[in-house]
Amino acid sequence: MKRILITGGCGFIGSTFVRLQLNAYPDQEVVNLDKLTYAGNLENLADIASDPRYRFVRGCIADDAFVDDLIAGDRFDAVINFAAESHVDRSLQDSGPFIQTNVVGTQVLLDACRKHQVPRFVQVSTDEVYGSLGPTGFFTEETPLAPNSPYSASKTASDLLVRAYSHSFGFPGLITRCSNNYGPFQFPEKLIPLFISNALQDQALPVYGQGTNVRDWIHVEDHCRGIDAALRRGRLGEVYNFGGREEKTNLEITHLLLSLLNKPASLIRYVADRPGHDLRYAIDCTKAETELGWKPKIPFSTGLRDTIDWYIKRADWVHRIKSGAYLKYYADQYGGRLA
Ligand code: NAD
Ligand code: TDX
Repeated sequence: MKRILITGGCGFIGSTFVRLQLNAYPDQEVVNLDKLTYAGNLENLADIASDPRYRFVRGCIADDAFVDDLIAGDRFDAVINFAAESHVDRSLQDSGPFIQTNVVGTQVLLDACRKHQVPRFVQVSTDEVYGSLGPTGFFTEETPLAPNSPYSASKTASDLLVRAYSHSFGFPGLITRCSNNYGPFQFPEKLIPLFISNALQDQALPVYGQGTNVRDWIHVEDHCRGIDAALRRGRLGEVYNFGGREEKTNLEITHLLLSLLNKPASLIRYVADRPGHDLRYAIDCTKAETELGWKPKIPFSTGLRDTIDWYIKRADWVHRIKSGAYLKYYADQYGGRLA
């Protein structure tokens, strides 16, 4: 695989994947197409920006003429689609950008890849397409799709487009679905980086509902190794689930963070629940383990400590984000809840 196109490479998971490709494969060339939305940040790849094997292109995956030109002009061995609107709460405020990027953007990429015969397409998706679990059981690749938020509905629609293109046209696509990621460079709107950065500033930690919802946490580097395995060894037309086998309630995470940061439990605020809040996600990743020879390596206990250290060292990165448009989002999302 000589040259690959990564979309959304300036975000949290995409930037980790770009770095992994350049570090793991000496001859790998990477083009990164990113719109630089509020979540896209050139700082996330500052360490590799001058690598001659790397090229950044600013643009939107839903811009069909632009995407067609880019894919026509370069001989890509694979396209890996990370670009998305990725935050459930924002999709509950306004689902428009989610449909535009996640659904229309995926369709535009699929059409360009099909037209220019790109030999491999990986759609980076989420366990949220399976809906919510009760207190027991796991999502497998066979679990029926039952998305509950506008975000997960848009991710499901894009997965179904990949499936339909594979079925109708023999399109060489495959889909990966992962549980909740954590690690460096995660935008401080998601639970773990939001609570770390708020606690460091002695600000309230807004726990939705009773904090009893469960998520299955995986370190972003383990997820990226999984996507790499699917890219290089996965069977076309297949779906591969990735998860960390680290189920925790939100309240467990909150108390763990407070104790690691040496901050008091009085920072916790129970606030109005997220509408339609999925109770529990838990992934069965046996297929990825047996077929791809992948397994998660980073235990949550060490991964979380390292992540906290990173957020302490990179206070400048957080500080630059937590200003301007972020403060408006925060007031809209939490102002009423925390009043
Ligand atoms: P993120 O929000 O941190 O980054 C998204 C990136 O996509 C940003 O760089 C943004 O600028 C870019 N982007 C957005 N719209 C674009 C457009 N129209 N054209 C080009 N670029 C655009 O997201 P993330 O957490 O890194 O997630 C990456 C992917 O992984 C998403 O597809 C998400 O659904 C999926 N995923 C995320 C998680 C998680 O826990 N964060 C878990 C499973 C799957
Ligand atoms: O302020 C908060 N308070 C709170 O209690 C926030 C932001 C979250 N929560 C809860 C909601 C969830 O139960 O914490 C849990 C995790 O929330 P998020 O970090 O928003 O993640 P989630 O909604 O589970 O979705 C994530 O995992 C799947 C990613 O954002 C998605 O992109 C991914 O597809």
